[in-house]
Amino acid sequence: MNADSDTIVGISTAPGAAGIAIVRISGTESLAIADQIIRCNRRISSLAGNNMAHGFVADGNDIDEVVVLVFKAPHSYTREDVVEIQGHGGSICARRILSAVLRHGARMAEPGEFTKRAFLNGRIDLVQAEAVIDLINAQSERAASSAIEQLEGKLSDYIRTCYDKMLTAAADLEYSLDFEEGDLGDDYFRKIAELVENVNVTLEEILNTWEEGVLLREGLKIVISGPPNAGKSTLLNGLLGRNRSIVSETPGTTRDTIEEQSVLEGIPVRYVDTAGLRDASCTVEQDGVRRAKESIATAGINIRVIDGSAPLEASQKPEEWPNADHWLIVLNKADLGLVMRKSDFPVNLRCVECCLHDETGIKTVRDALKVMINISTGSTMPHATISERHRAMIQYAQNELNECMILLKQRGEESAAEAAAALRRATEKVGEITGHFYTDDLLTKVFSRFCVGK
Ligand SMILES: Nc1nc2c(ncn2[C@@H]2O[C@H](COP(=O)(O)OP(=O)(O)OP(=O)(O)O)[C@@H](O)[C@H]2O)c(=O)[nH]1
Ligand SMILES: [Mg+2]
Repeated sequence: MNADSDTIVGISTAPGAAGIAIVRISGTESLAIADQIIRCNRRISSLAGNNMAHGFVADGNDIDEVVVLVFKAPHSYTREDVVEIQGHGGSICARRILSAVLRHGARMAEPGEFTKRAFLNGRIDLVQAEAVIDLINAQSERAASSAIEQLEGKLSDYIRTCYDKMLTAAADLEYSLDFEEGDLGDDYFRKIAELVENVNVTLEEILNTWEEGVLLREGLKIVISGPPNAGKSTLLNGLLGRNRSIVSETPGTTRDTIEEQSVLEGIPVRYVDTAGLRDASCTVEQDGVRRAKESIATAGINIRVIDGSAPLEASQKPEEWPNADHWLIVLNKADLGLVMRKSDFPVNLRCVECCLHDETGIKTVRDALKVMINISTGSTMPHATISERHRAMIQYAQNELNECMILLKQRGEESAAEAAAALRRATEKVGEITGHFYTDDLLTKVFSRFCVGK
């Protein structure tokens, strides 16, 4: 039997104590298997689609009291016959139901296989399938909203519109190949070039959503660093709204990196408090400083907290600021009177003066961070955020489209065959984004991110 049409089963709910657990079966034998293991006052297979029944799963002895949901092809998640058995949560019942289903001929589903079938059976495209896992993994409401819009097909629509325009341009170009040179005129090719350019502009807009996509999927790492005793841990606690990190007047209190998750402007963020940067003599502290530097190097946003009420020692003078856009200087302890001011720093560096002991100071920092986040998520395309996979394909397609445009603009019909080949390569790449073209390797890569049962 074809591996993509046999009957599969998986536990769709997370393990552990819970009210219910769901075992999902999909494939041609789903209803027959349900008939064999479910004791109920009617046969499960006799139910109309989108119906439910109450009964007991029994395989020899009773295993669990369950509710059974029936979906008949093609009106189901996978477009196949699907049976969902809702039993009691916990670690035992679902496993026993799963074993019973396996004993009656189903095979264990691979990660993401239900969604893969939804894709292979044409219910959703690959971009929508990817949205399913993004939705499951979403760590903030904004990430979830973006994923649901992708699942509803908003990003797919943008890509498909580009794809259709490329097909039109490609058809026009291929058509021209049957004519003698000079028959169609330069205008004919200019129009095709315009269409290709139009697609390229849309692809560029889609590409600009990548940064926001990365932030929504992977979150943003915000590292708090600076000299000892500057108020770094005070800031971490203020941003989190709870006392996570030890604060004391002894310099060198924080020795290790301390990480905490939160959400800011709808973006999942990870704040990292670090050991004070100084030439430490003790090896433990040296290790802490090394870790702090590693965190700084991998941060999305770096906050440098400085005690502005005292002059900086020469060894603590700020180093060069590569990537100035990603830095926020916090001149703390304004309540004690600042001897260092914003004007002591390069003008291109974002800098706030505040007292982190009060809520207004924390709000000043939080507001500055929000501005930085909104600058990096300021794409013009609504309802779309692309992933790394999409970005690689769009960039490839754009290179081909650029070549196509140059050929058409410079040499017109003389180069129509070469331009058509470039356009074909670009079209195929864009088709790969939605899964119009796919390889087994591509599907394995996409669906390996899923859990079993989805
Ligand atoms: N006056 C004043 N004191 C502050 C302010 N913010 C923090 N402090 C104090 O500064 C001291 C050091 O604060 P921490 O938050 O522990 O500083 P840190 O940068 O984490 O220090 P290390 O972990 O030792 O590197 C504590 O006594 C805080 O109460 C402020 O705005 N004004
Ligand atoms: Mg500290």
